Amino acid sequence: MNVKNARDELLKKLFEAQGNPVSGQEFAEEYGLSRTAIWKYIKEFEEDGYEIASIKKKGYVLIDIPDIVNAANIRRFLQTKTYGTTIDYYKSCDSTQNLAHDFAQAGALDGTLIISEEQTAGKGRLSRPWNSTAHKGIWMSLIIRPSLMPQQAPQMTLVAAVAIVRAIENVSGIEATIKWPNDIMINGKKMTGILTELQSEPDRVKAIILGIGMNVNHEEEDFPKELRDIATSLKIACGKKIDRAKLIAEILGFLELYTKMYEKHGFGPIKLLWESYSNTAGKQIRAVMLNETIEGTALGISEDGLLELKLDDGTVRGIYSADIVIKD
Ligand code: BTX
Repeated sequence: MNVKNARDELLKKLFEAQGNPVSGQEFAEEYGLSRTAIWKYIKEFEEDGYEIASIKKKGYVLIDIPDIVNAANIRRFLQTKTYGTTIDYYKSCDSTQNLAHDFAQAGALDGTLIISEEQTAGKGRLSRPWNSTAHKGIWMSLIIRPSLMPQQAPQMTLVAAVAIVRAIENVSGIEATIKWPNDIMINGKKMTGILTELQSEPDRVKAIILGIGMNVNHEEEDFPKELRDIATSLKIACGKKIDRAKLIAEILGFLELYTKMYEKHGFGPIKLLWESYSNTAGKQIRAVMLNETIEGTALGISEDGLLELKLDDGTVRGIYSADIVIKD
């Protein structure tokens, strides 16, 4: 067992003991470590915000858990088979998406999660900046290696959207809606953005890097002025602080379920789920693309995940990617 695992294992034991003392001496013997090494781990946990009492001749008791999204806190709730088996946690980084790309290139396993309390250069589509305030949201990138063809990868945005909406509902009771292709909305404002990027060979996906940026415990004033009219958080919507670690575990659970469903049964079942949560179909919309802007009525999504738009002249256009403005 390497040092990092022993450290994680000690924290896990403290969680599982549920207020009972964990003997430092027994743990040290079991893992072939010195008592000083254990003491150092405890100090590190305390520096991270865990409140720990030391009881003479008995051991260490975990009293309080900080609001951080490290591996140990997420694992308390995690029920997946693969997603999140490796969790790489950062207090700050430029972009979890950049880190995940590097790790995927270097061979990171399916389901590896990169997560940070803060991003200094979080990004959206077309490299637009993504505001990622420290400790308020969920800023994470999941490396997945599904057996899909490269052309099936963009639909993973829709798979992820459905998983996220289900997780939000389970944790907070809030019914969010999906705005095609990559926004999760609450009360007409953006609460989550999804960024799906691909590493592929011509005929096979090597890795999909699924970036999820989620405003969770923000107050109105935590957003910069220019975002206040368009962004919202789960806390603003439901009026209570949300356990981010629990929400992450829920998202990973639904993601694993729906990705498997997509691999096995194609896009059909996901399409049905997606349509039941989407606010786009039937609306008059403007679709702003790189080279043109078109307007029409959104009919729904095709079997390939394209947005079908009925133009004024009656023709139907399938759109791969655009910024959507809902007009009514
Ligand atoms: P998008 O291109 O659809 O949206 C980007 C736009 O959203 C920005 O131009 C801005 O107007 C608005 N915006 C920026 N920050 C926020 C925010 N916190 N809440 C609401 N609206 C905002 C969406 O791109 C995809 C975002 C993915 C972000 C994740 S975070 C983890 C991972 N790492 C990383 O660098 N990106 C992804």
